[in-house]
Amino acid sequence: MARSFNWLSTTSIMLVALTACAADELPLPADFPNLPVPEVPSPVPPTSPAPDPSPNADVKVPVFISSGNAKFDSWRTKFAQRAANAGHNVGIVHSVLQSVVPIEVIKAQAIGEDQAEFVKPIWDYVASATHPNRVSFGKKKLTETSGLFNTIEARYAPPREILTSIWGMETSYGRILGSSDAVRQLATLAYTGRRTKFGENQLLSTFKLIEQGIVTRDQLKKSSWAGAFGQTQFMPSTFLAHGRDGDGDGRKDVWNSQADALASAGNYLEASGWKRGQPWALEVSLPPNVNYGLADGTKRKVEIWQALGLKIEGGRAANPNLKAELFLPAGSYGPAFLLFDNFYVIKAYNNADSYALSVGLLADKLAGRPELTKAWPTHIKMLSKSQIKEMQAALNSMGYKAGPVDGIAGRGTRGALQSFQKDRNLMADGFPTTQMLSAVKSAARG
Ligand SMILES: [Ca+2]
Repeated sequence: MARSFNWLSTTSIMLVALTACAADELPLPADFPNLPVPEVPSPVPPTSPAPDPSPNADVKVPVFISSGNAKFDSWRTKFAQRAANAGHNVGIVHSVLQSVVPIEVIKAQAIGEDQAEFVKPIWDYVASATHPNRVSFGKKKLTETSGLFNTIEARYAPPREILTSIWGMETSYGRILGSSDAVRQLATLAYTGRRTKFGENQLLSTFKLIEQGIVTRDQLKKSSWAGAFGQTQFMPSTFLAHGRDGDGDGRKDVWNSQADALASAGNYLEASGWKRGQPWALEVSLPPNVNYGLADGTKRKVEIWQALGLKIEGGRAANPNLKAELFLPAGSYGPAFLLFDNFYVIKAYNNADSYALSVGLLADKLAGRPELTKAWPTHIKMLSKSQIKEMQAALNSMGYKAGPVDGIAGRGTRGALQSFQKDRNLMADGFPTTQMLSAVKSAARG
């Protein structure tokens, strides 16, 4: 497969947490100390004399009270020194990191370790995303903010229903901003070695955001458990690069200003390549005896898909020269879509197909477009994670590249299954069912 991202990436777990509301926060360790947080951005003097490990004698060294976690303390001292050497304000580096106590349990790991858990089907994501309450509240917000959206659409390429959908998906239209400390989340990612570079780079961006007076340390404590913040949920580096002042008051406040949050989201999606006036996806019906193997990530012009017998549903139309991928999120059992470039732009927000599909379908409902013509196969029982692992191992043992045996049926696994199906003249929809698990295991045993 050309792409190796997971069907349910780590970031889609963030989606789960967000859609499950703020109750789904990471637990605090029982011994979470109530350390004072120094004022920002006033410099904070070292709390005790310490040797200067800096190779640059001109740079002051932030010195910290122990968090009680020696490994974390060691990482923090070295990272703070590097940040200081790189020119960051020592007082700010100190004040940002001083009161941080790392998280003991990373939720994503806890989820991944539950092998009995069944893979959440795509239709559950979509049903949650497009819940009638979210649709009706979104339509209300669209009406309330129509003037703002006129301004935003004049300036940025994405349409209002897409921005509103992301706003609804990320924070329930600004109502659930989270109560996690972004710094704590990012520092935990960094010190454990799980995603050190990512966590450190995001922390360096938080230093810049505070140095430039764009955010405060306290605002960062109103973040999601994954470290994203504001009504449209930006990671620090994304906000640093793409944040905008939508209401013209001279500040970029994505916590309190709808205009700032939505203009920033519009700017970010435009920078990620949003093509004005083009669809994100269109539902298509498939001809009898269609070759499901065409849904393998290959992009073809709309007119070629139409010549192959696909019919665009819902009274919609597309430029025949636009290129699209045929996407079967529920294999041969559910609706089929042509995905256009804008679909992948939504994934800049969250690199999970389930997320982008949910955002797009919610946006379609907000825009009042027709319902899908083909129902989701809600009667199908999904494989468990351990069963997906069995399938992945069996496919790998036969030379089909299913990728890591991780229990996640991403595009790699689906592509490998599809190749297996093609080689055996089976219906090649790449959808992992219990029948396909039996077929793959049987073949692997020879
Ligand atoms: Ca503003």
